[in-house]
Amino acid sequence: NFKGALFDLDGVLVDTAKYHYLAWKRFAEQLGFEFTEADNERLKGVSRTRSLEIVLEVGGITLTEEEKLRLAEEKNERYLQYIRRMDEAELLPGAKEYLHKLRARGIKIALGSASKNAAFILDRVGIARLFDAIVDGTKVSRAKPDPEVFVVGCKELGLEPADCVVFEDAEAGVQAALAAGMRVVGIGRADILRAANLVVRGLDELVG
Ligand code: G16
Ligand code: MG
Repeated sequence: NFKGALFDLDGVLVDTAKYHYLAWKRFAEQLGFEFTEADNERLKGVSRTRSLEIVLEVGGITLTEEEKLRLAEEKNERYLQYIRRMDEAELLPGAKEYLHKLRARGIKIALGSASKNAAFILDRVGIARLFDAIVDGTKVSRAKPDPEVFVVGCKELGLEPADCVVFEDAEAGVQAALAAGMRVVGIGRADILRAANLVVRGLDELVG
């Protein structure tokens, strides 16, 4: 009983968190501190600029705005080296099948991601054409839990929030969806995504 589906990218359709992690880890090494996988959890769903601030906070490092801009650019270059090599095999289980299932039911599909590289990634993994709208970090500036990305996505689909369901792996994303007045399916752990209307381990649970 929904007309539109809005998908987060990292953690829902693909696992780009591992590449963000590798890039930030190298970045931290160059500045002389260690950045762990546990630290990386704090970066999920967070914008590039905010991620940089968190990483610098972990290392106890203060930089000028100019230095920050340069380093964020460097980190992105390293991240791009990983995502340029992505292909369809990197789609998470059930992702492509579930998108096809929704389309077959006439449901409109949008992306709601914080990433400025989202369109490129969708293209690399071969699912760009399955989306009716792509709302990403190049279009919106307010980060989740602000509802902006989903509100814009829903508008681009020509639908009302009450007719949309959001698929999210991050707590901030779940909060953003609820604040937008949408229902939300949490992807991941039920103990973390308690606020979601339903939680599944992955989209493969919804195919079939
Ligand atoms: C993703 C990741 C974040 C990343 C952000 C921005 O968000 O989860 O860790 O910092 O994109 O990425 P970029 O540096 O490519 O602009 P999402 O919203 O897709 O889960
Ligand atoms: Mg995510």
